[in-house]
Amino acid sequence: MKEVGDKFGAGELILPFVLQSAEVMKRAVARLENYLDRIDGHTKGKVVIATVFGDVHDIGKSLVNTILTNNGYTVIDLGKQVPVDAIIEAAVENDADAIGLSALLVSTSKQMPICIQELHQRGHGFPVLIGGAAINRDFGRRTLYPFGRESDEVYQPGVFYCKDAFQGLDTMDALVDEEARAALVERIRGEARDLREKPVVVDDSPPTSDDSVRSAARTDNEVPSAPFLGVREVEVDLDEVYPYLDRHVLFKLHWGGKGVKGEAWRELVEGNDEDEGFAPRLERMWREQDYLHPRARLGYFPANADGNELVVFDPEDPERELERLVFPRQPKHDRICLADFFHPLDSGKRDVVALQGVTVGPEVTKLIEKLEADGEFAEQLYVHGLGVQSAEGLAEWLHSKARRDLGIGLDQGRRYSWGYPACPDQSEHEKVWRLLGLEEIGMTLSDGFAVMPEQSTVAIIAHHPQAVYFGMKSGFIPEEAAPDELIAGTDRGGTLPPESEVPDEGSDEDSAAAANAAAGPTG
Ligand code: B12
Repeated sequence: MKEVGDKFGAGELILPFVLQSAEVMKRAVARLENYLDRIDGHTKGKVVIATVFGDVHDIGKSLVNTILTNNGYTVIDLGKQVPVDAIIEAAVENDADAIGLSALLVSTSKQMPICIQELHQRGHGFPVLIGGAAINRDFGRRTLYPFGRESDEVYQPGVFYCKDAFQGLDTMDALVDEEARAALVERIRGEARDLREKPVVVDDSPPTSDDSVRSAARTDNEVPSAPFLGVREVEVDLDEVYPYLDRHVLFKLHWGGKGVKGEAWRELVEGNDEDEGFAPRLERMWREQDYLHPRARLGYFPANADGNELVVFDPEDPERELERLVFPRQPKHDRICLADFFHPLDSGKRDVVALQGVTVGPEVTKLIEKLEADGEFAEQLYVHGLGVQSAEGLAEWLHSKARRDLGIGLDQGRRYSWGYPACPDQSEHEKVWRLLGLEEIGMTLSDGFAVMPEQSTVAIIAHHPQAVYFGMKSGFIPEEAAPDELIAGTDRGGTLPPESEVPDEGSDEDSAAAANAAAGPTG
């Protein structure tokens, strides 16, 4: 496994093959154990790992479990959405050598410093490994100080940021070796000190709640007419979703093909006599699967911007406010706020907002957990990838339907999900639930505002031609329309069925779809 890890690190081996090695390792060990005397309690070290409270992005932590377990560590995996107290209790109970925390959202990453502060105050000695997409090395270095800038106290056992599972393994290998551990802790402290000593740039920007200035997003754009006002469940034909699966992200990020180039990439995608390629694998899995149960709800509401808020009105009584969705505004830059992509309240012109919620159901998550428990790690990775891309693809498919419904270009406007920089506050999900009634399709919210079932997404659609993705420190209002990147009908996705297969005139929704499809992407 060490050689496998080194080859992965050097980019010579891709993740599914690493996981296949882990499968072989697990089975070989199970077989050998029949013939060897078991020395109870022998392990390289014990690690308690968890995905933090409020977060359901779990595959990263599961990979860490697989890699550590197959390299001789005992891993106590507490699962996802785990509160700090439960993590600390498990570490004490199991006399752990370290704790591993995973978080993929900016909001849930805040659980990490909370955990460190708690461990520090209770005087525990567990080193803590942290990882996930929303954090980086500097986050780890800052987290070493449990009281932030208020005190120079450091968390003595150390906080170690790991960019991937193999860095987690290297860190654990160092932590269980006295000498290597001392050197590692020393190095981390030095790096944290250096970062702390860097001059602090005083930020005199207004808070993101400041709405004294509006961006220059146009207000003379046309308001499209929605095919209906209110909320409906949308029937999903999975085959229609297929072209909306983003193969680029699936093959590179989820199935681990990132970094593979040229002929090797072609072979990985198309396959050869021995190995099934990613493309035929996807087709086969799609054909054979019975665990994706898609459901979707789509709502159109009259709406207007009021400063940093989007006022959503009652479709039955357009003077009655139902909810106010609150968004942050860029402190500098173009001062963009998502609300700016809707006509202002005082314009006297009612705009329309589309909201959507989609899920592929809970069964795929259960299957992923079962595959992990059975040691089918590579298949677990493939099913997870297909599950998440189906959820994303379903959201993209529904967005495309909304664009057709509204009669706008297929690349006009943007879809934003809560948790992303333009709408970071996931507690706003509660308002969306009240508006869309997502319980009707089995979608609920956890205490930490995470969406259940896990393979689900929720979004707000702004049809404005200048709508773009932006962060609080990045992104500008384009002068002209900003076409969105499309998946279906491009190399990333699949071929759309010919236009003749678009439903003929029937319901209001269908006729809008047909008319808009005929108008083409820029229609
Ligand atoms: C797949 C995915 C989904 C899927 C699946 C979610 C799931 N249940 O797993 C779907 C499509 C359903 C989804 C939904 C959502 N998602 Co999402 N999702 C992702 C995506 C694209 C990839 C995550 C992933 O699987 N990565 C692959 C794994 C293997 O990598 P990893 O987790 O990072 O783990 C590796 C390392 O980080 C490290 N590591 C991680 N943890 C640890 C711990 C230790 C101890 C160690 C040593 C190492 C380590 O090692 C791992 C393996 O090498 C990310 C973007 C990204 N690039 O990460 C967004 C992302 C995490 N999602 C995001 C959001 C906002 C959401 C939603 C909340 C949006 C919404 N409101 O609908 C939803 C809701 C989810 C829910 N149910 O509540 C945002 C978070 C934004 C932020 N910064 O706060 C991201 C970053 C997308 C973005 N560009 O903004 N999502």
